[in-house]
Amino acid sequence: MTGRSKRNAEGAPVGRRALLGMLAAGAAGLAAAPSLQRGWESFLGAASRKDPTGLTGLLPNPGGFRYYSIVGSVPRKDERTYALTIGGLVDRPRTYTLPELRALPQTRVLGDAVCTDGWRVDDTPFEGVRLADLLDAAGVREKGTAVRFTCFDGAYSESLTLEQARRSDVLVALNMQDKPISHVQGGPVRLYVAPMYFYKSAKWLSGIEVTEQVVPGFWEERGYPVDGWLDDADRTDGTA
Ligand SMILES: Nc1nc2c(c(=O)[nH]1)N[C@H]1C(S)=C(S)[C@@H](COP(=O)(O)O)O[C@H]1N2
Ligand SMILES: [Mo]
Repeated sequence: MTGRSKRNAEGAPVGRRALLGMLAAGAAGLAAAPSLQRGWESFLGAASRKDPTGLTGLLPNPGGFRYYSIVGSVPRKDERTYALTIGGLVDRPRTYTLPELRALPQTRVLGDAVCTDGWRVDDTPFEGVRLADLLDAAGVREKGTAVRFTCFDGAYSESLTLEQARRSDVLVALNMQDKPISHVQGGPVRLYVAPMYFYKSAKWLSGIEVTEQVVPGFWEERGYPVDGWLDDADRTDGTA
């Protein structure tokens, strides 16, 4: 544990047993967990249990993707009702509608969707607005060093450092596989963080907040790394 005290203070890595126990308890908060740093393989066996809604195996499995949601039902948002708010440590907080997001320059990123549960869908095209563009438009204040993402499912959250958030392969995605992102896949707008594990790609994105420090997201509070790099990606941080 030495050398990891900072991570442990913010979001202790949890052993598999503790993780499963937490999930069995219905995703209740985890007060004290054994701080064992383990490899990803410790999570692989949790595949069927990582979805407390139990819907993963029941829903259609579009093109190899599996459905994940930490809540049982998620409201639907469309052209009329969807809104994305950018705030926190910025000079120009604002809210974007879906047509407004569509009107901004769109970037296409071809990447892999890799879940820590052991499934992956390679070469998936995502399209949308670069997060960097939205951050630039908002004007990040000097004190801002990280970004927190919230979702209209009312429960999931994610985080990135500002440096990660500014990468050109990090999108506020509107399209996936050349179609508008479906509700099941986190539409109408989800985050896509190409160089990291798919848990970083928050579905049903509704809030982007620039913060003074990294605020660990839902899974990160339960032991997942904030830096969810896919293999090799960490060596290209900031350059892709
Ligand atoms: N809002 C929200 N976003 C989420 C999740 C979630 O449960 N809720 N699960 C994450 C995980 S662990 C994965 S693997 C992917 C799954 O995306 P999919 O349901 O489109 O396959 O979404 C990520 N984003
Ligand atoms: Mo995942």
